[in-house]
Amino acid sequence: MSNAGSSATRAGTSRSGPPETRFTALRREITSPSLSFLMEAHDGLSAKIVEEAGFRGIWASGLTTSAALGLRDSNEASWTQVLDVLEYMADATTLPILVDGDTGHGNFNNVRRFVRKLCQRGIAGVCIEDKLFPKTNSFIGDAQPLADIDEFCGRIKAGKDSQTDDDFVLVARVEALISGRGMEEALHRAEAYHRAGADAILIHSKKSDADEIFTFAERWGNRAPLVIVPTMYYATPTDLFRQAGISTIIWANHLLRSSMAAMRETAARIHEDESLVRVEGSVATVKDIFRLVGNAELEDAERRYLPARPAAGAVVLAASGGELGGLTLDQPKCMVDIRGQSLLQRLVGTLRESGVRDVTVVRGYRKEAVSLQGIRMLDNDRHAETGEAWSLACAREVIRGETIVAYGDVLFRRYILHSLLTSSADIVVAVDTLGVSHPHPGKRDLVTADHGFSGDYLDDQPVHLRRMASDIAPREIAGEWMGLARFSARGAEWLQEEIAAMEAEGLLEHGDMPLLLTRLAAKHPVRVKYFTGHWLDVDTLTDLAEARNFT
Ligand code: SPV
Ligand code: MG
Repeated sequence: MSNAGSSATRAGTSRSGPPETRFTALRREITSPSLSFLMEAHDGLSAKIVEEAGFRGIWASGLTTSAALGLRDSNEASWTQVLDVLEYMADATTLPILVDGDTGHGNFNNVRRFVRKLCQRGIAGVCIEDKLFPKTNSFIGDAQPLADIDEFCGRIKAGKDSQTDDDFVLVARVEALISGRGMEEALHRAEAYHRAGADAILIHSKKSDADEIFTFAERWGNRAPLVIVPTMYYATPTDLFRQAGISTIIWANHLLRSSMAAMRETAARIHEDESLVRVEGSVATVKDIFRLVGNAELEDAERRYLPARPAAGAVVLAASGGELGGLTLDQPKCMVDIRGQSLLQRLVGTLRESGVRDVTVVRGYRKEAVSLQGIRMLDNDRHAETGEAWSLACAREVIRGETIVAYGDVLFRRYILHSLLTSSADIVVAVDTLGVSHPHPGKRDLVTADHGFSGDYLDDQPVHLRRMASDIAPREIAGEWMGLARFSARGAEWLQEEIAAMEAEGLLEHGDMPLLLTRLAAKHPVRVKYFTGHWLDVDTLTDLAEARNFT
């Protein structure tokens, strides 16, 4: 992974002075007189959770790393596969990691290579146990064979001679108590390993009480730091270990075990219910995943490194009066209130939420009543005798670059706009296919296209506008234009050209948007995007009532 090298030397826990490396941080934890704790992790995500909980070091357990890969704790994962997992863990956190190196993956020579690779990847320490390759988990069976003491000391020396950072920690794990060889053998081995250069001794026990650990600690007398794994004697109060002078406690497998319990329960519920309803409240949110893996940092980086895409602008056509009785006596339709916000305010809100900030409104009827902060206003003072094409032409100066054109009396869900904004077409119009079979008699923005809406999820062939008008034959109607179109920078140039052409032909004054779009479709591809509802326009009082329910 790209940043593994730098993570080797990046600060772990920073006190005052120069930043501390992870190697130094682990050495400090292991050698400090106070009791330290290492928490198990088995992948990048669990490593992050350990760090988030406040631990100062990670135990990369052999048992749980294997199990998370679906393997047994019997060296079934190769040492390079273990190294790959460690790299994800190191990249995911700043904490020092003590890796369970099992028996060292072979003889002294394998230990040498393993330790060199660990140092390269910023893994702060390794624990090797005095058993034979391939290893067996300590809690399986009795009287597992132990390594020859001198041979194991050779593995320790080889490891220490191969470390490339002075603070790399090698912990020698004594399995004599686990194998039933007794206290004297355990002490004898610990002494030999200490002399061979081990930085700490892990004394392991599988008894349900900690008596043999306390006896060992007393007789050991702090010759080197002692590390313990109280998986089986979990009920012993931690303070007793503190009093016994233990250096470090490893909580060896509890994140994997807790996640197994949670995953089982969730899987069983979903299987039984064929629904997510009962589990939704008890599982981590998707947002939490984004947070934990650092999506916010990626967004920052995108701002720093990606070329900024010029933001789209919008022209909102809001010059006409509307026929909403008393509601449109003193104000145009776009200013009618929909639950505390004007139609225009809602429309502009949707545009802004989608990153379209440069909004121009072409007003006309009762223009003094049209106001909205941060919006450019242009006027069509001939609104009473002109059509939409003329209103749009009033905004010619702002039609450059990517441009949205919208009627001022429409509301639509944000995904519809998003879909137009992400289209690769130069001109794309949003068309509603609902109500196609019985079009409203007053509708004028009816669409005929080269393909109707198939309703097939997998049908993604592009559809193109043929004509937009009020007089489309019923069987030809593919849908109704929602009053929302997007033009790419090139599409905006074509739009300017078409406005100029209509002007030259004397059609601009009375032309409407359907005519303009139909003319464009005759010269350029005008893409149709089908939707099924999720929008409305406000032509009548009934529409208005619906709009008030829409938000
Ligand atoms: C591990 O976590 O893989 C260990 C500790 O080696 S134990 O399972 O207790 O042996
Ligand atoms: Mg292990």
